[in-house]
Order: sequence, then structure tokens, then C-alpha cells
Amino acid sequence: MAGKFITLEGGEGAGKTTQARLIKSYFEESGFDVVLTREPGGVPEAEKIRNLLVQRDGGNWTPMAECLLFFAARQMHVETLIKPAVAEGKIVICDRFTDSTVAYQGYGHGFDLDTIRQIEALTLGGFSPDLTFLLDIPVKDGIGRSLKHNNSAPGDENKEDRFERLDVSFHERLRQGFLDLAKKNPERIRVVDARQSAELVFGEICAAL
Ligand code: T5A
Repeated sequence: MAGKFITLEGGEGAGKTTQARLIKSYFEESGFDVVLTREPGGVPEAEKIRNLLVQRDGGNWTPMAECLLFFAARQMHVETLIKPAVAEGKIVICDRFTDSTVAYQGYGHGFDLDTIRQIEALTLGGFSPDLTFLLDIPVKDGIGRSLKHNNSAPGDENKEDRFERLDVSFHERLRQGFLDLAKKNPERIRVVDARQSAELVFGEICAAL
């Protein structure tokens, strides 16, 4: 029997990583084989691309180049890890996926949404998650959590804060973009109020699972 592909989405500090770990334990306790992974990254080649994209000195990419790098990493991730694991009956939980590219590069940075969809079709051929949890949180709360969490040295060139450093209006567009995606894909995307405690957020997720 084929497994399932579940993704977590949301802005900075929404609690995706925290919930991804809880979902992993939930399925493992029920006897499932689980793979926990993340984007950009998840496999060695894609982790190399991650460094180019999220580190402070990763590069000053044109919007098209940036989008192609996200999908290059994703294509490797899907073909070499996600699809094989799902085919073996595993539950794959992924921290961010294509919805993040649509929200960040499209709604956030204004890169053309149709072009993103064309690149998606070319690289993934219609592959998408079975279920997505969108952890929705007001911008100031999410960034506050994220900054508190990120405690490496301020001058660290490897620090993964290239996107967190963008202004508040960017993060507002991002949030609206994710909510728009949820409205357009109600059968796949469940919106969860991420202002609640991690336990209450997980309770809502469990109910849906
Ligand atoms: N990106 C990514 C794109 O632009 N396009 C793309 O296509 C993709 C895939 C890296 C960056 O890349 C960009 C988006 C990102 O800027 P990332 O590694 O997922 O993406 O980075 P972040 O989203 O910044 O990850 P964070 O770790 O900051 O946020 P999480 O995972 O949402 O939150 P988490 O679980 O680590 O929690 C953050 C802090 O809050 C606490 C935690 O303990 C932690 O301290 N917390 C809570 N506190 C109170 N109540 C709760 N319910 C809490 N849940 C967690």
C-alpha cells in the first residue's frame, strides 16, 4: 500500500518544525514507518542548494534563478527521497514544499505566479502533497518567535536568516498568499491557528489526521 505525503507550511516561526516532530512521533507510535524531511534540502544535493538560498551570503539571485534553484532542489528531493518512500508505504512529513515557493517568491517577492506553476509542472509533473497543514500566525508573533529561536552570532555569514530579514509588508503579503492558497485548495490545505500553545495546535492536527 502506498504511503502518504504530508507537508507543513506557514511564515517564519509559525511552529512547523515543532509540529513536524510531534506528527512523526504520533505516526511512529501507531506503528508506521515515517520519514521527516525539510525544504529547501532533504537530500545532500538539495542541502547544498539550500546554503545558496537561505544563508546571509548565499548569493544575490535574480527572481527566476532563485525560483529555479528552489525547484532544482525540490526535483532531487522528490525523485530520490519522497516518491520512493511513499511507494514503500512510508509516511513522509515535509517542513515546507511548493506552497512556500508560491507564497515567498510569488506573493512575497512578486515573481509571476503562472511562471512558477509552469516550472512546477516541468519539474514535478503534477506531484503534490496528500495533505498540508498551514500554521497561520500574525506576522509580529511569528517573527518574534523566530528571532528568539535564532540565537547564533549576529555577524555569522552562515546564518539562515536571509528571508527573516525582509520587511513586515513582505511577511504580510506572504501570510495572505498562504491563506489564498488554502482558500483555493480546501480539500488539501487545513488552516490551523498557530497562536495557540504547541499542544493545542497539535490537538487540531491530530483531529484532522
Ligand atoms: N523558502 C523556503 C522560500 O523562500 N521558498 C521556498 O520554496 C522554501 C521551501 C528557510 C527559508 O526558506 C524560505 C522560507 C524560509 O525563510 P525554514 O528552514 O523552514 O525555511 O525556516 P523558518 O520558517 O524560518 O523556520 P523556523 O524554525 O523559524 O520556524 P518554524 O519551523 O515554523 O518554527 P519552530 O517550530 O522552529 O518554532 C520556532 C520557535 O517558536 C517556538 C519553538 O519552541 C521555537 O523556539 N514555538 C512556539 N512557541 C509558542 N507557541 C507555539 N505554539 C510554538 N510552536 C513553536
